[in-house]
Amino acid sequence: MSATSAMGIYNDAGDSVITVATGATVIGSISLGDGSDQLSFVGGDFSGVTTFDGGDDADVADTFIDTLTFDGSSGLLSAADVINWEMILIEADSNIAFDGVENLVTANLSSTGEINLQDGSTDDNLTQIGDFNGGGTLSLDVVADDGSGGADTFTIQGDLISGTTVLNIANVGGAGGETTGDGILLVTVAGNSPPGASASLDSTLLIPHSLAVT
Ligand SMILES: [Ca+2]
Ligand SMILES: [Ca+2]
Ligand SMILES: [Ca+2]
Repeated sequence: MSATSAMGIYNDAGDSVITVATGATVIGSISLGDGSDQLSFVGGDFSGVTTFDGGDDADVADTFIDTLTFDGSSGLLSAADVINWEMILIEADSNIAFDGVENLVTANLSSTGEINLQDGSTDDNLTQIGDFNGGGTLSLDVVADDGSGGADTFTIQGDLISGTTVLNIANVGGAGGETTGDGILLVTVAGNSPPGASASLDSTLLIPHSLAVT
């Protein structure tokens, strides 16, 4: 299904599979109700979507697994408008930026694309309630100094499943400096981090002890 609508997308208690392809634009709210719903933006435009509601809740116990996929679609999201998904997939060729400074995503998240918090300010915090599967790029603003200048942060409340996520760092006015302790905290994993799951710096910018994955 290719959707172009000025009234959003609605689905009943059944399972839906919706693909928004290149050239299609969704405007308004999306509400998919009960069932296991799959909504994929494959080149489609989601800039006019006001609410992405996968339906029911974000608990897998009811066996409803709602999946929101961005594949070749890029844009700005406010996490508060993205609700009731059990899984969010950010595929390669998708750059997803987050609006505002505090974003809380409640879903398991898998990204082989780009999660982008770069806007020239180091006040952005993205927190994810769920497990994270890496492989893509995480773009952050950092003041590369002794650690006092601040940095955008990404916090994973669940487990880091697998994959190497490349950290793309933009230095926001830092003049360098020697950090102490854990350095500049960028990524926190509250759950488990198995061997093979990691983050690495993709930059010639050197921040001593900078990469703290805890
Ligand atoms: Ca449904
Ligand atoms: Ca759901
Ligand atoms: Ca930022």
